[in-house]
Amino acid sequence: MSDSTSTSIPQERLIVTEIPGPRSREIHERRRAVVPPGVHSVLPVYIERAHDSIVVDVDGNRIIDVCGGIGVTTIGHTDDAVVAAATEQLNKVTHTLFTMTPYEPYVRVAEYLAKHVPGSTAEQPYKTLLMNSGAEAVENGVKIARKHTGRPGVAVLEHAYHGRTMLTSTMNHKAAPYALGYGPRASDVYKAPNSYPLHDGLSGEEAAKRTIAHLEKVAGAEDLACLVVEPIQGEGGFIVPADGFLPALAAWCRENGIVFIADEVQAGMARTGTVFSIEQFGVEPDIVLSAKGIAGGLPLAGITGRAEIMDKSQPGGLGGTFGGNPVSCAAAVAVFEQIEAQNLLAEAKRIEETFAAGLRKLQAEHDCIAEVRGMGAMLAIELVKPGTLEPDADLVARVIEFAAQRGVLLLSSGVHNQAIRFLPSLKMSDALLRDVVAVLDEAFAGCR
Ligand code: PLZ
Repeated sequence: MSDSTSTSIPQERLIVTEIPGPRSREIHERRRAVVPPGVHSVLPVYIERAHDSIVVDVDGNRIIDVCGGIGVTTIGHTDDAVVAAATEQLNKVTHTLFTMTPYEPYVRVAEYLAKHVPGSTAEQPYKTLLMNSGAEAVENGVKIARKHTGRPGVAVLEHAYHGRTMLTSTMNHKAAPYALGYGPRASDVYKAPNSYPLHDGLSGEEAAKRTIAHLEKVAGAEDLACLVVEPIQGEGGFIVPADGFLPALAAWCRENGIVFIADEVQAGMARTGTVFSIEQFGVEPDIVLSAKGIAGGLPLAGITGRAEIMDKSQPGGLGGTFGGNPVSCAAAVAVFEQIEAQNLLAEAKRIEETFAAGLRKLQAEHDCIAEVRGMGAMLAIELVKPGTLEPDADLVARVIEFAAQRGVLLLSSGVHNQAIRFLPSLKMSDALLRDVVAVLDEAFAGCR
């Protein structure tokens, strides 16, 4: 490999200018003239290339990426096998439109997803529709559930995030910035309390009882087409529900003919140590939604559901010009193969062991860290005013800024921006993970 390929990027941080550097600032000025401010960038450092866990900006700074484009480059940036598969497909055919003249990679993606959904058996097969983005996956999951049930209602949980389309922006917990001013909002969306063990202190059973009672009161079970839940809430702050919460909701859905939809857009695709995170909660969902990490950085989303539900839609009722693009599908097949070849489920567990241990050590030393939570390579810390459970969004922002200046890319989360979330690639080495913990340690010492 020549030094100009992304694979030659050393897996170490290196800061050679201030952040953002002069070249990034120059591009940013040009961008401000032609891109509206509604499209915001958390860190306006312009990236030129990337490999595994390092992104390199236009000023030559090497930054440890603990965000992965919000959980997309789960397999690492420019994974060799993914790049090779996508390049090969690019040279064969880039588009026909699956609903005009189909191609095999789409079918291979559907076969893989069907095989890995918990609950899928020969007697109960699952089928898949492919789209482009997480929000489209959610939209289509709701569409399919409505068609199946003949009911209008969509139930979601507080602290949820499902996208930025008209329907999904209504489904999100936060009006600002997602729905504010873009109304009228979608009808028949009902929000119910989630399980947030740090704050509600409820067992899974108690929290589920509260959620169900709320939905029965405000929506009525017989009017609900589906309940859409993130098994671990992503934008909401990596909230892991109390044991038993999700199984109780799934059982209630089954009893009432409500389609249980697991939005695995952020938590899925090997990130938590299983292909789908819902597996770890012992729930067999009716529909699973995937996107983000599924194609190693190329746009692709899957709606995988029980055949009897998926088969209700009439021919032509589902699809879209780019849904299941052949290059994205070829990349996804390579991701699936690499999950096995590189033992990435075990790597997720390794990351949890190394990184969570480091974060817990920080928690013991810094009383502003109320909790370390998450699973696999989906971990977060919640920051509070010491001695209280009051969110400290200012501290979150200061720590993230401090880390960025030292070459560590972090991201906040939570409806009060109370948490810092970590979405490392499954290939991030223990050495890099320890380096991130060391920078955080410095940040907490320096930001108080
Ligand atoms: N469902 C659970 O996490 C996307 C949003 C990034 P799209 N989350 C990251 C941003 O600022 O837009 C997400 C998610 C869950 C759905 C979505 C939506 O996925 O691919 O962004 O449409």
